[in-house]
Amino acid sequence: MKNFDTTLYFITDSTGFSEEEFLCRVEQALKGGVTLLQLREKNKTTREYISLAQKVHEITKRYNVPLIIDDRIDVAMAVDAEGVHLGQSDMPVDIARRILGKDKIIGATAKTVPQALEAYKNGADNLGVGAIYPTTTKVKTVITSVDTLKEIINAVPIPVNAIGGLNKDNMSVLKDTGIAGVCVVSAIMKAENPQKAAEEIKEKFLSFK
Ligand code: TZP
Ligand code: MG
Repeated sequence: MKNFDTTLYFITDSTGFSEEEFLCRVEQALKGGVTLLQLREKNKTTREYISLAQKVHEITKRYNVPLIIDDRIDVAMAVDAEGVHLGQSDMPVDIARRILGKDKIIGATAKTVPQALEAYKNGADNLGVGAIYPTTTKVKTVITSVDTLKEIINAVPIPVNAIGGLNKDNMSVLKDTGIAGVCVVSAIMKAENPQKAAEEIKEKFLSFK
């Protein structure tokens, strides 16, 4: 049964952390109320990605939070993750849906209304839209305006999440957009206290959602 809540969608980045420190931060974030967790690794071998995903999945299961794997259907299948997130250069959503079946969560990146409609029609369950603000997290991205974000939200019936440079102090730009949730990497990953950061971001988001 597909059951997920994108309110506080935490995307990880293990860069610069020991595995122990990384897993500790992941757990702290979950304690702070993360509702969906995406493991996002760009520089690991397949074997390393699977190994880390297995460890992260052990933790997310204890908190009843679905684990989403960035980019890689094979890694998601290898660890029986709850879903995948696919960018515009990754496997097309309809093919991923055919491979993964109807019960897995498939998210897609969309920066325009046509991309959003295509992903929805091909079976995406949720969309990530951004970058709303410039980001220092390693990513090839361009800014998506809040107007485009609103157009996308109005164009599709699935949950849309905003991403890119968001933190508790600049999120109110999402007010009155109809956004389902907020995606953050560094605001939690690099926080002095990831649990507190997650709690504060969630509280702020829910205060205006
Ligand atoms: N896609 C668009 S912006 C981004 C991704 C993966 C990174 C967001 O990271 P941060 O640290 O929350 O700005
Ligand atoms: Mg990707």
